Amino acid sequence: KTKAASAQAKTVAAPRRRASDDPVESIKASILDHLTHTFARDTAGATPRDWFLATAMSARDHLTSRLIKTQSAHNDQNVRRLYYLSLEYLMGRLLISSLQNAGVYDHTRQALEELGVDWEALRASEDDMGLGNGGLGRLAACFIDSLATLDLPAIGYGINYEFGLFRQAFENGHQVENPDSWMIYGTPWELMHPEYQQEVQIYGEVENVFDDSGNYRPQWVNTHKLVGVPNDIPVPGYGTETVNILRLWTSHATEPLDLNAFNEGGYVEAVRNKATSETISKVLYPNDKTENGKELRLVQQYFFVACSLKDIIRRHMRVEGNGWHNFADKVAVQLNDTHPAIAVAELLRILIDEESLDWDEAWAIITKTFAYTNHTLLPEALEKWGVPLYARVLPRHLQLIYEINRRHLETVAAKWPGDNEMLSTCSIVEEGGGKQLRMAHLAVVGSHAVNGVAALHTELLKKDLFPYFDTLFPGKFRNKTNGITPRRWLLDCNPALSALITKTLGRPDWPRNLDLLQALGKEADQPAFQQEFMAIKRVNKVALAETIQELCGIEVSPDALFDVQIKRLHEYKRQHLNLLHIVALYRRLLQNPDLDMVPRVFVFAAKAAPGYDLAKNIIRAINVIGARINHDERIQGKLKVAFLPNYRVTLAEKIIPAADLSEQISTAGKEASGTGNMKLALNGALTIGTLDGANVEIGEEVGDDNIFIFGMTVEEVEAVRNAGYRPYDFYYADEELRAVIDWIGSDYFTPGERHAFAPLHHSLLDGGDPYMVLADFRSYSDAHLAVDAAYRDSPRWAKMAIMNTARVGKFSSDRTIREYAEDIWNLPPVPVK
Ligand code: 4GP
Repeated sequence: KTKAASAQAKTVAAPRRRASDDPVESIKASILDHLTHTFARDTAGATPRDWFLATAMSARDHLTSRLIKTQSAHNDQNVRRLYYLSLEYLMGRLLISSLQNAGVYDHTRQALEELGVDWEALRASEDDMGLGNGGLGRLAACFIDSLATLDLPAIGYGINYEFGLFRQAFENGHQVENPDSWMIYGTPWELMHPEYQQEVQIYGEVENVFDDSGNYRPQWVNTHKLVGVPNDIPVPGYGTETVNILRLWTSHATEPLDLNAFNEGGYVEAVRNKATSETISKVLYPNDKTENGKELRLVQQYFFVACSLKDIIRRHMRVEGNGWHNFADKVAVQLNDTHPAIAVAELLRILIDEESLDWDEAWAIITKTFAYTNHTLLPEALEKWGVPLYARVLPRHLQLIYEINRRHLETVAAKWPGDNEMLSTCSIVEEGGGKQLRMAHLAVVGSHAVNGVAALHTELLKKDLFPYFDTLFPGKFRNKTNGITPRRWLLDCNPALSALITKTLGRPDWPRNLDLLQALGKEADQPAFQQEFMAIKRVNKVALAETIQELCGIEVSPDALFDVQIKRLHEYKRQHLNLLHIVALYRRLLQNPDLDMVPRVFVFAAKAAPGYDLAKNIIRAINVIGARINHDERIQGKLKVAFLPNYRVTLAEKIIPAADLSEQISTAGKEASGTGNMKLALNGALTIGTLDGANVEIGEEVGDDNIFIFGMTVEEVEAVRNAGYRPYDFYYADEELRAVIDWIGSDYFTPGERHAFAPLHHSLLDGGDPYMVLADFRSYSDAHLAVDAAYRDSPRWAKMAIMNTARVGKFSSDRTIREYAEDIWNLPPVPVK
């Protein structure tokens, strides 16, 4: 069945000629060389962007030869590889991490300094690569960094969106969305490979035909053809030779120009097909758990999955001796959420329709190949597709999914004979209303492993989301607590703290072994170390204060406590709980201007999905109420509220090193894990949080004394809900809470504009307060009093902050990836010499 291609010819990287043996001189020469010969600029006329491009090309030169070496090592040894399928990669800027991981950061900085180049201006001219919404996309970016660092052979697949997540601005406190045309003038990081383009098909219909052997078989015909062209981004490991790739597909038409139409004078008609086809990789959906069911989104999913699978199969089959018999030995595919779950049906289609394997053989390969990660329990986020839409876009896949389901339900019926309710609960097809496909069920059935992203989340996954699947498939469900790359989230974003850590530990290799940070715990009581640690925090706060001034026009004092909530705007994350507390503090201060409290700066940054009206109303409320507070002289600057626009990786890198307090205040049971919580703790911010997601594990690591836990537990939330939750009970029982909510509901903050925050007000009371903000308010407010008291005691606070940095080594994404590699992928490292 297999056409095994001849072995790959050995490839050799041509060594770049060195201008000098001195590394700094050599980098200088390389940058100048690119400035002149790649970009046709002279040093006098070069803009910061020209310098950025020349520096990026010089960094890329270091990576490409390693990339070639890595790929040939993997090919020569016919290694097992991991393929990470994700519709999102929230990469941020790539310059610093590329230089760091290439091991030339210091030399490049020195070279640029000697060339008289303004480093800050240079790095500011790189646009964020913002091809993701939030946690899920950023996790994918951290994972590919760790995969390379651990020498694991891996390729990330995704879409090369021309427009990333929208750019957010505020007008009169309202969020406005502008397009994020991050690559309008190109990007230095992508290498286009037209030679590996793939043609895939979509739409059409299924016909039954007799094949050569007289068998009746379905054929997918009259399809629309699309071409995917890969753009590769080098992904270098830190402190290793490995350079993996992130392969992002750009969609093209098979026939860019319809010559007949063109010749008849129909110029627009002649390029219509091209325009339609190119739409597929045009824009990232700004979803984040809202808005499902858009046809283009389904087309995007299928397009990138089909291109990626073809590419994976091509790479496997070109090696002599490889075939379907060893496909699952060499190929592991991780589905990042259900977005790529159609891969299960697509591989089945290839194996059955194109390769003529029988069902059982094909299904065995599939379930050995795929594994699936779930990132959310929120019902509205669980992907479902209407059957009529599927029938139109992917008619053959629909048939196959029905057959997968028929066989799956046989297993269910065998386990629970005569239980029809069980059949409908476990089915991939949801009946009633319009028929819908449950992609999560398809992913579970088609995978050998399913994981949640924090211990608590995985427990809830088994108990609530897929209760019977855990019984049906014992051992399939496991936990892989998320992690973050310590390279970007400490080494690169907080150089001063990194230098202190290196000096204190007496070794520079902690970014590859974050558990080493534990040794900082020994210094936590030492006044000298505390002073150094907090002095760095203060310098970072001064820098953030400047950014706040620049972006928001608000003056804040670096001596205040910086209280930070940065994440997507969503009801379950409860930015509105934070707001209620701010308004309560404001009220307390107005009632008693001499109130003795630690001055606070509340820092927010968050994007709301464009169609999520309540989330946008909360943004407006924070902005407008914040402005009133900021300008009220009666409170003597004790409270400031800054909502920084356009939250993205680059802004996070600025805020996180400057945070004192990290707000992780979701309703228990709603946040799958969180990863911002880990980044902030690593940089010495203390968490105020609920027992939700990874907060639980952060608490276990740092210890009860070094975290502020408040609010209901998952069990309590459930009990209150079952007893019939009534927000009015809390409203009437708590005088301050009632006053605060009434105040927000009045037009006090928006004179002349009535009911400006009616949606927010309604959601808290008559709307039933679905995320139980009122129930947790008092306990949250009390926890803040404890924060206030701790902050006054500077040595105590310093010790707590140091303990956070020292004890969160567990949350390195290297640990997470090692667990995936051992427990799910069975993937050994392949060191590159
Ligand atoms: C997020 C979860 O909300 C967050 O708790 C988790 O840390 C992150 O995934 C990575 O696992 N989910 C999404 C999403 O971003 O789009 O569902």
